[in-house]
Amino acid sequence: MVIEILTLFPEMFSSPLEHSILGKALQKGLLNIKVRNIRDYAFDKHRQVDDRPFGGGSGMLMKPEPLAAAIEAVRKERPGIKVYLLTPQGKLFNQSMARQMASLDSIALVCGRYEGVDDRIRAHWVDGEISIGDYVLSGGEFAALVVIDVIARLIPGVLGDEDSCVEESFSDSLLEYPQYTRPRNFRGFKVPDVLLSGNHEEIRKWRRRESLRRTLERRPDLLDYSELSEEDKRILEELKREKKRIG
Ligand code: 6GU
Repeated sequence: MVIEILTLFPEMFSSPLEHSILGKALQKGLLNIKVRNIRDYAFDKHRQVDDRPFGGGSGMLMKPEPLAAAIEAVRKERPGIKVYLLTPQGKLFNQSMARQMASLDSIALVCGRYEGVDDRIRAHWVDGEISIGDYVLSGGEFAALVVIDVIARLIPGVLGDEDSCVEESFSDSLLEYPQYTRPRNFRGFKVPDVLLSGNHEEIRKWRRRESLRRTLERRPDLLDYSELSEEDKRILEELKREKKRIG
């Protein structure tokens, strides 16, 4: 898979892409990331990339010509590429968008900066807009890195263990169960007995129950999207009753 990044701050991508899972994906050739500087597509004599908003107001906008030229260069090299603008006004990024994007041959991530981007770019040059959460970043660069990290680990062969991502939080829209490693007793805090029992069926049941408990307590909104078995629903009713009793 190819990911094209369009940014005014290409240096922000060097270190994060060298490390851990992302670095390995790049080394193995499973992922190819190309970072382009939008300023390289500014062709006026000052190579200007920003300008003042019509109608007044504070702050600068990214002017359309360099952005359009950069996006057009990418589309010419990679026909069919999907181009996404990273902006706090975009669609909230989630695991299912990531899965859909990971299935594509190539995507481009356009990092917005300053107070925003001339709206004609949003309206006519990109295929979609993505936000990573309800807060404001000073630019799309960190958001692009988040999107890349989420997508990279969905590419077959990137994670050591092929299915180590299937059981994780959000893959079936439930939060993960608690996990423990040695020692069994850490400063008086003990690992739940069932995990030391060797009874795999009991362990599986305990983990599912704790996933459901965490999701009910912390992210009940996720339960609406989860595929719950009849057994899950029974456990959830039990957990709700438990909560009412104990508080
Ligand atoms: Cl994609 N960009 C900016 N600037 N802020 C954000 C964001 C993106 N997603 C959440 N906040």
